[in-house]
Amino acid sequence: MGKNDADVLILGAGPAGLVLGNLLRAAGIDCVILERKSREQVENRARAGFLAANSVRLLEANGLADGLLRDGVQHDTCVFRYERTEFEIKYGGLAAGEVHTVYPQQFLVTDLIAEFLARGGEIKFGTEVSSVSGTEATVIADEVLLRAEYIAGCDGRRGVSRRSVPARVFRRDHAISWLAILAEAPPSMPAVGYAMHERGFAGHMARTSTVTRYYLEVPRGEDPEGWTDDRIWDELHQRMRADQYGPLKQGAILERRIVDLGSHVMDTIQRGNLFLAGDAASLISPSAAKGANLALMEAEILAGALIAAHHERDTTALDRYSAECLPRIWRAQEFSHWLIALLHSPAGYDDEAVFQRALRDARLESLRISRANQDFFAESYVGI
Ligand code: FAS
Repeated sequence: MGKNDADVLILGAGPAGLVLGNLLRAAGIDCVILERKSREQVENRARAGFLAANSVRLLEANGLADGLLRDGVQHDTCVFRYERTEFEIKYGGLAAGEVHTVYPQQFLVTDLIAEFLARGGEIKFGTEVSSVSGTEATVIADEVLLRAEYIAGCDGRRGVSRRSVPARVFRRDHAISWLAILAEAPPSMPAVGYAMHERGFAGHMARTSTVTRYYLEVPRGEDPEGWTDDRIWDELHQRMRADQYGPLKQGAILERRIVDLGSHVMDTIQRGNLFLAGDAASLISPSAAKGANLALMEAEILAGALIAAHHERDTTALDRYSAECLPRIWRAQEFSHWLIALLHSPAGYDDEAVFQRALRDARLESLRISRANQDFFAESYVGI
C-alpha cells in the first residue's frame, strides 16, 4: 500500500470543507483540500447569508469569526405580509432569544480560505475529483490517484462523493420554483420579508448594506433571462404590497437564477473511511436558511470524530457519525417543509385551492396571535 498523500483529503472548498479543514489543522492534522474551481470563483460565489447562533458560536470558538464579528449584522425580525394584514415576529425576544448574523457566504468562504492557508493547510484549486473510494480511502483527481487515512466528501449537491456512498435516498420535489435574485440595492426593511400573494410568494433578505437577496415564486421551467430588471421590480412591488407598506429600494439586478425547491436525505452519510458533510450529505430548500448552517454543524461533528480517531485511535464517534447528524438534518427538513407550506398555496379558485389557502391563512393567524406558535417558529428558525 502506497504512502498517504495526507491524513485527511477534503473534497470541496465550500463552507463544510473549509470549516472542517480549519478545525483539523488546529488539531495538527495534515489535510489537503481538492477544489475544482479557481480561488477567485469560489471567493465570489454568492449563496447563503444568514448564519444561525450555533454557527456563529462554532466559528467564534475556533478563531474563525473575525470577519463576521467585524462586518456581520445581527438580525432578529421576520415580517409576514398577506391579503389580510402584515405582522412581524421579533424572534430574538422569543424562545432561547437567539438571532441570526447576516454575513454573505462568499465573505465567510474568503475568510476561511485565508485562515486555512495561514494554519499551514493546502488547497489544490482547479483540481477535479473524478472518483472516490471510501473502502480504499482513495480519490482520483486529474487522473492522479491520491490516498489518505480518511476522505471527507464536502463537494456539494453535484459532487462525486455522494454517488460513492450506497444509500437509500429520500427525495422530495416541492414542485415549487423560485427566481433567486441579487439586487444592487439596500435592504428595504430591517427584517426578512415573507409575502404571500395570489400572484405567488416573494421574499426579501438582506445581504449587505448595498446588496439585497429577493425571491419570486415562478412556474417550473421558467427562463430567468425572460425577467428584465423592470419586470422583476414590478412583480416585487405588487407581491410585497409596496403601495400599502412602502416602496422597495431599487437597483440593478446583479444575478437571477432559478432554484427548484427540493430536498433529499440519505439513510447513511458514510462508507468505509469516506464521510459526507454539507450539501453532499443532504439537500434542503433555501426557504429556512438552513443549508449553510447544516454544513457547519456537520463539519464540526466530523472534525471532532476525525480528531479522536487520528490522535486516540478511537473510532466510536466516526462509527456514529450518521446517527449523530441525521436526526438534526431531519429536524431542519421538517421545519423547512413547514415553512414552505406556510409561504406557498395553490393558485386558482377551485375548492382544493381555496381550502389550502384557508389553511395557510389559519396557520399565519396562529403565528400572528399565539405566543406558543411564535416560540416554535423562533426556536426552529434560528435554532435546531
Ligand atoms: P458548496 O456547494 O458550497 O461547496 C462544494 C464545493 O465542492 C464547491 O466549491 C465545488 O466547486 C466543489 N466541487 C464539487 N464537485 C467537485 C469535484 N468533483 N472535484 C473538486 N471539487 C468539487 N443556503 C441558505 O441557508 N440560505 C440561502 O440564501 C442560500 N442560497 C443559496 C443560493 C444558491 C444559488 C445555492 C446553490 C445554494 C444556496 N444555499 C443557501 C445553500 C448553500 O448555502 C449551501 O447549503 C452551502 O453552499 C453548502 O456548503 P457545502 O456543503 O460546503 O457545499
